[in-house]
Amino acid sequence: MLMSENIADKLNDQVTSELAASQLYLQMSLACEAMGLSGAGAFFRSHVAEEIQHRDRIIDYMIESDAVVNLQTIPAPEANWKSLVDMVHSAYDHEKKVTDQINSLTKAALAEDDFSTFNMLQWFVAEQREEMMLFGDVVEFMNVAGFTGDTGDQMVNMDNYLRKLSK
Ligand code: OFO
Repeated sequence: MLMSENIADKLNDQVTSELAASQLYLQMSLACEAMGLSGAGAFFRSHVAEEIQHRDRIIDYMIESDAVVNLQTIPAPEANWKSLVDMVHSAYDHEKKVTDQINSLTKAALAEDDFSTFNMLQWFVAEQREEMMLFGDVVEFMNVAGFTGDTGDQMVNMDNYLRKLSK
């Protein structure tokens, strides 16, 4: 195996985390659809496939490195958001958590002089920066628009804004 057990275990955990993220965004998308917000639903749905690509990127790297991938239980996603505002904040917080995970994985690879894994993780470092910027922009837009999550014109604006971001 071209990596330590420690790094393989951490990558395995990240595989679980990426799949859990896809489930979370699918649940968010379904919650939006249930509220009649098809734009917001499309936005979160587009993230489902993205997270699965992240999972596969790590799995492919592990296969190429002769590391064993052990799939783990995926915890059920949270599903009790009070409003779209609450959901967007929750997505932003989730991406902060994933950024911390990627950073600590990157630190661990460097601490072991595992430059190959360190190099592979650079893609994720850049991706998390993009995710933080994207969700940060959505939070900012909500704040600037004074969006409260109540139904009405603002809700329609927010739904349209998220629909555009999903493309
Ligand atoms: Fe995999 O980046 Fe979002 O969670």
